[in-house]
Amino acid sequence: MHHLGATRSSLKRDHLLQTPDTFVRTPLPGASGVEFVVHVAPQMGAAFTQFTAEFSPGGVLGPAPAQRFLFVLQGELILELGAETYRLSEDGYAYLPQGTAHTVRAENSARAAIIEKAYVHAGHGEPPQVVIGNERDKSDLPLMGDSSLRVRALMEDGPAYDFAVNTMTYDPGAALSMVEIHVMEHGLLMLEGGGIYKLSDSWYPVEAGDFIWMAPYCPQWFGALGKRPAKYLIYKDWRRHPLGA
Ligand code: UGY
Ligand code: MN
Repeated sequence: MHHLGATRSSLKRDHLLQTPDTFVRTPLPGASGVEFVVHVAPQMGAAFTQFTAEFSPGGVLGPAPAQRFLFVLQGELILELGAETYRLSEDGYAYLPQGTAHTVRAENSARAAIIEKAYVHAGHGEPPQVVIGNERDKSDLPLMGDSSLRVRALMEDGPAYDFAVNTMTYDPGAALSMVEIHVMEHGLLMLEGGGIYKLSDSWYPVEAGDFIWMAPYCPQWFGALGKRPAKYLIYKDWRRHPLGA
């Protein structure tokens, strides 16, 4: 089925909507038994990369060239870190600071969202630490007091950390209370449900499985539609001076 070239995917100067019908798989160095959909990368003008890693049974990731955050979308991943072994089940996640020796493998089929970013130092503070958790164990923070729109922060928040990853869950009909325009960029993966995303001057219907990149200052707004909550995983650069200091 060729759909005569039609797709919801759209690339503009300050955003990308990438829907699963346009995903192209590639291998990456050092990995075996894993296919990657690279959603966004410096080639696009982003200061990070985000991909979906699709593991076959026995698949292994390669080393991380930068900080690495991984979030299990489906199945189970085994993270080996020094003498410790962690089994990350669905909604489990791990943050590995730059230079942390580790291996990630899957015994059975699994999928993960992976974000990598070169670390930006800030002054002489403490270095970032490994973070391991499960999204289901994190508490809900209503966004600006709106309990129909709940945020769960997955990363530690402190001067050592130069990015944040959150989930945001919108009850049906809930929406951002404002069009945001900010210096931070976003990588966003729709996890559940759907709605309308406004990006710059365009409005897009979006659903689970879609990826969105928002460049710095891309005007953005989302409203959830349908009978069940919409949920997304969202990355943003955080706590660093725009001049890189
Ligand atoms: O954290 C954020 O900037 C978030 N509220 N943005 C978004 O959902 N597009
Ligand atoms: Mn935002």
